[in-house]
Amino acid sequence: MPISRTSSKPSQSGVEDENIAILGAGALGRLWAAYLPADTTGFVPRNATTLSSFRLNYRLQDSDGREHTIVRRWLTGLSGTTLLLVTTKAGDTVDALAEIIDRLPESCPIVLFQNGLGSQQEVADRWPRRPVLAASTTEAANRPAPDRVVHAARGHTWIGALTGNAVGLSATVIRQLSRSGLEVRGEERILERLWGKLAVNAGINPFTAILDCRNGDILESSLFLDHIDALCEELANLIRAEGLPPHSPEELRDDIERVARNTSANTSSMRGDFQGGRATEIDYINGYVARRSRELGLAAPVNQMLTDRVKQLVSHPSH
Ligand code: KPL
Repeated sequence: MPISRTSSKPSQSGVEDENIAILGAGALGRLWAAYLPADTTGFVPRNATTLSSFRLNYRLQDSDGREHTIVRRWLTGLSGTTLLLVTTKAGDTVDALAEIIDRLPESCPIVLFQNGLGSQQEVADRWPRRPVLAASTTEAANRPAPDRVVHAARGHTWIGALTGNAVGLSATVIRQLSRSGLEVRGEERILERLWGKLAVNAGINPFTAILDCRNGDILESSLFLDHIDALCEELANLIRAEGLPPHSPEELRDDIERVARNTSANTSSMRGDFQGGRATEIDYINGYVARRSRELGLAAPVNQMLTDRVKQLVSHPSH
C-alpha cells in the first residue's frame, strides 16, 4: 500500500523525473496526495506568502479503516511539474488556475477533477492551447475535520482529453496516476461520463442538502418522490438536445436510486459543503442543467427550483 511512503525508488522508465502538483487541498486532493509517492507529489499554495509551514500534515483513514499520518510538501516552484491535478471546488477552478498557470510548463497536462459541468468548459475556453483533460471519479472521500480525510469507498477514475493538445496524453497521465495504486482508466468519451455523473449528482445532492439527510434517506422523502420523475425528464431532454447518446427518464431514475442505495450512509458533497459553511456546487449541477436547458429553449423548472432552494438554504441556513 503506497500510503505515507516517504521515498520512492526511481525506476528504469524515468519516473524519477515525474513531479505531480495538486491544486486544491480538499478531500479529493488530499486523497490523491496520500496515495501518490510522497517525494514526487506536493500541493500548490494559492498564496505562498501566507504559508505557515512548508508541509501539510493530516490523517487519512483508508478504505479498510486503517489510519495513516500523511505529510506532503507545499511546492514553492512549479517549473519541473509533469502533471497538475486540479481538485478545487468547481466555482473556484478558473480563479485558482489563473493564479498559477503562468508558472506551469506549457506542456504540463492539467487534469480537472471538478464535480458537475461548466467549470471544465470554462477552463478549456480560457486556455484552449493548454493540454487540459477531465477526470470523472467514483472514489469516495470526505473531510469530517480540517485535518482528517476519510476514504469512504474505493472506486474508479476515468481520464479523457478536453482540449486538442491533450489528445494522446491520457496514457502518460494514467501512468503517473497509477503510481497511487488507485484504479485509473482512459475514456475517449469523457463528456458522456461527466454527464452520467452529473445526472446522478443532480438527482441526489440537492435533496440531501435541503432535507439535511444522508444519501439513502432521500428515497422515502416526499420531496424526492414528488419531483424525481420530472427531474429525470428534464435531464433526458437536455441530454438528447446536447446530441449525446439518449437515456430514458426511467433509466436515469434507476441510476440515481441505485447510487443513493449503494451510498446510503454517505453524506453527499453538497450536504458536506453546506454543513461545513462552504459554497456548494449547485451552479455546476442542477444550476448547470437549468442554464443549459434555457440556452437550448427547454424548460427545466424542477432543476431551477432545486437550485433556488439550495441557494436560499445557504443564504438563510435556519429555514
Ligand atoms: O458524488 C456524490 C457526491 O456526494 O457528490 C454522490 C454520488 C452523491 C455520493 O455521495
